[in-house]
Amino acid sequence: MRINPLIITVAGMGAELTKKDTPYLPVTPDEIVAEANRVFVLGATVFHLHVRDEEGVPTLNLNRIIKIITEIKQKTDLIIQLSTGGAIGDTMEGRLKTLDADVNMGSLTLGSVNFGEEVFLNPYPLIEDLARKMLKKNIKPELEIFDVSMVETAHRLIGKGLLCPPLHFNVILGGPGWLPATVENLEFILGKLPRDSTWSASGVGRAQLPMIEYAITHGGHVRTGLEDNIYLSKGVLAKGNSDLVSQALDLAQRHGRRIASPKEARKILGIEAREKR
Ligand code: KMH
Ligand code: ZN
Repeated sequence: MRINPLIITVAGMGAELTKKDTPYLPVTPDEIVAEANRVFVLGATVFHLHVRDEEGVPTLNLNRIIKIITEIKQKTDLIIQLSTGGAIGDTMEGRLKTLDADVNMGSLTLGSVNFGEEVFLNPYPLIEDLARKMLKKNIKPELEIFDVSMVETAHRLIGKGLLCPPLHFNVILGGPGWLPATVENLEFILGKLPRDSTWSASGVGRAQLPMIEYAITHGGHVRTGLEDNIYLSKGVLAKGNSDLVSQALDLAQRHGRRIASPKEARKILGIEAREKR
């Protein structure tokens, strides 16, 4: 059996963390672009992007988004996956507007979920609006699954013609108030995905490593990065996203999984085909 090459997605900064959580978090536009370049050189092929201003504050300002995307594209061949989740409290209109930027991929969370003390709000009408805009603009959605019920929303969107298979999912488990990051839960979700889907797994905090190891050994792809986990090992902060990417690379090598080139990653995700349409 030919084993498919591994796509490494880096969620490098998120919108909720600050330098107080870890001094190694890239927060300014220059830091984010430099970090994108570092992980690209190591072998990451997808960059899950949240944009921040010069002070490191998350922003949905379209000009800032376009500027940072342009700079990352100039330096790397990364597939830029723009977050449509934004930060807790961002407006629905603002999140929808981010898709006016020129990107090939965007995250699309398929339901609301408790997020520690907060709620990450994704009402169904917003999900439809985001899916419709992605379809119209030929932006490949990464379908974010925090809980099993979110897969049912994917089936509902397929039924309405708002998602075009083959789909790509990221199952992220283990956050506060989410489905716990167990193999049993991950396999239960994977069993419900449409048959020809591609998927990656990710876990929050100490769940990151076991979730990505499962994906590496079961034909999935991985999402790693400081957005989900700031530690390299117990009590040891990762000194940047490169440490976490290197950890994923080590695991891949140990399990005999080759890393996808940017061209292969585009092919696996169907992004080349979309560009040509
Ligand atoms: N910042 C979280 C509330 C995404 O990027 O698509 C949402 C989030 C998900 O990070
Ligand atoms: Zn995110």
